[in-house]
Amino acid sequence: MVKEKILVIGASGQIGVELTLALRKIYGNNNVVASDLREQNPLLEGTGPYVSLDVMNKEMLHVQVIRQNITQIYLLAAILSATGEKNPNLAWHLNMQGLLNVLDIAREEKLSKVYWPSSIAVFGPTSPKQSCPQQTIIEPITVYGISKYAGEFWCNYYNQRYGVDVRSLRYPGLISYKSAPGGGTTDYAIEIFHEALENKKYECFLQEDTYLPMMYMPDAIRATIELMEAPAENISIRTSYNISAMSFSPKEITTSIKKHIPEFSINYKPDYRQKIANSWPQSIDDSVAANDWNWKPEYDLDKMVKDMLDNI
Ligand code: NAD
Ligand code: AKB
Repeated sequence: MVKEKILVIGASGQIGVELTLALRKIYGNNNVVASDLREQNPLLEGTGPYVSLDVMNKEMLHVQVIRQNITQIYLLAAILSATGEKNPNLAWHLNMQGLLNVLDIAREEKLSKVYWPSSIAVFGPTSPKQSCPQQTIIEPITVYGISKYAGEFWCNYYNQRYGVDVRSLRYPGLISYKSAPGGGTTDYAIEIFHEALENKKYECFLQEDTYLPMMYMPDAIRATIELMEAPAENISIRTSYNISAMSFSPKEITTSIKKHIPEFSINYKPDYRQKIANSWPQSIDDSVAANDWNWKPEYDLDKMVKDMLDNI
């Protein structure tokens, strides 16, 4: 059996920290190399190898892959929806070129697997709002969504043409307490907990009735690992799988938080992120993921809220 050695790119981000720690538990600390533009992350320090790496520097990336005998790459480095609208060229450049660099190296070095996340941001105003299906009209309006949709088709292309075993999930908004979020439209659903605990009030940048698909980080990490461990013959989607856990609005998460902090209050001051949120579906149909590799979420709104408040 080939001994797997994994490179996580973007390991210091919101997902990267938790995914790196989860992969280290499975594959052993020294078999999971964390890498990021950032020099180090205190949450990863002492848990295994960490290298400072720019995914845009293909030569350096290639050298690391060969030097460290890497067999799998998890590519998490990206610019998210809200930050992407402030610098569309940079977002397109990083999100596309970073992926192409990794796919090329995976092909050349015959890596066993690649993981790259897409997002519900691929969907646009013409996609169905409720139970948005795997295959549907997809017309994204953000540069982030455009880059994710193009990326999905590059993954499919490298799989069909070169046999690269690249797998992907369209994550909803991810909620977590370990590592800070990186500039998304769904970040309000994390900020709200910190403000509720510290100041008992929160000014929300989305309207009270803005429903969005969301997921708690433990579900997202488990989904990622389950997808990557599934037999290749079960993987029918080589663009990116819809996955889903819950859908709620700022008003609903406030009600749930108030069960624990009755004096908590919220007011609403929508900004440019409202338009992005309005363009996305409110809920997602993940039946293809359920059929192919038995995906099933564990956390609903109230269970997630309790766990967040217990752990922050
Ligand atoms: P994040 O912004 O928290 O982390 C990204 C990390 O990439 C950062 O640590 C950053 O320093 C690093 N990075 C940036 N440029 C780099 C470069 N040139 N080379 C190496 N590293 C670089 O993002 P995240 O929330 O952890 O998201 C990870 C992936 O998951 C992204 O592809 C994102 O689009 C996707 N995703 C995230 C969510 C979410 O809610 N967090 C939802 C859907 C999809
Ligand atoms: C964002 O809001 O940009 C991310 C995402 C849903 O991709 N959380």
